[in-house]
Amino acid sequence: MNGDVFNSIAINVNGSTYYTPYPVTRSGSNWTLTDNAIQTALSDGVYQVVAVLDTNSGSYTDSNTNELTIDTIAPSVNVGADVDKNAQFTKTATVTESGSGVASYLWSKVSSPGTITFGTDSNYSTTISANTQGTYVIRLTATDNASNAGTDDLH
Ligand SMILES: [Ca+2]
Ligand SMILES: [Ca+2]
Repeated sequence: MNGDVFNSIAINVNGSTYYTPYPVTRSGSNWTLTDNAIQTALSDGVYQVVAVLDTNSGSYTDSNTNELTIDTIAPSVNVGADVDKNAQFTKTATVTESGSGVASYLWSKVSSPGTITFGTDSNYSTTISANTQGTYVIRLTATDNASNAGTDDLH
C-alpha cells in the first residue's frame, strides 16, 4: 500500500512457499516467480496461488483464486468420416478439451491436386470446396491455451 515499507512477498503454490528476493522478484506492484523455481512437477489441474505482501503496517493477501492451470494434454480432434463430394460441403468437427480450453482452430490443406477454399478456416465448423477432382487431405488443428495442439485429418 502507498506509504508502507515493503518487507517481503511470499508466494505459495501447491504447499511450497517462495519468497523475495529470490526466486520471487518484485518490480513495483508486480511480482514474478523465477522460471523453474517450482521443482516438483505439478500434475494437470487448477491450482490456487496465494501471494502475501508483508509491509510494516501489516500483511495483504491476494483475493484471486485458482489462478494457475497446468495443462499438458492436447485437445482431442475428430473431423468425422471421410468425404466423397463433388460440390461444396460443410464439415463440423468434434473437439474435446478439458484443461485450459481451446484457444484456436485452424483448417489447412495437407495435400491436394488443386485449391481448397474454406468458408471459415478458424472455426471447428466450416464449408469446404475444391476446384479440381482428386484426393485431398485436409487437417484441423485445435490448439489449447497452454499451446498443446491436437489434429485430425480428413481424406
Ligand atoms: Ca490467489
Ligand atoms: Ca489441454
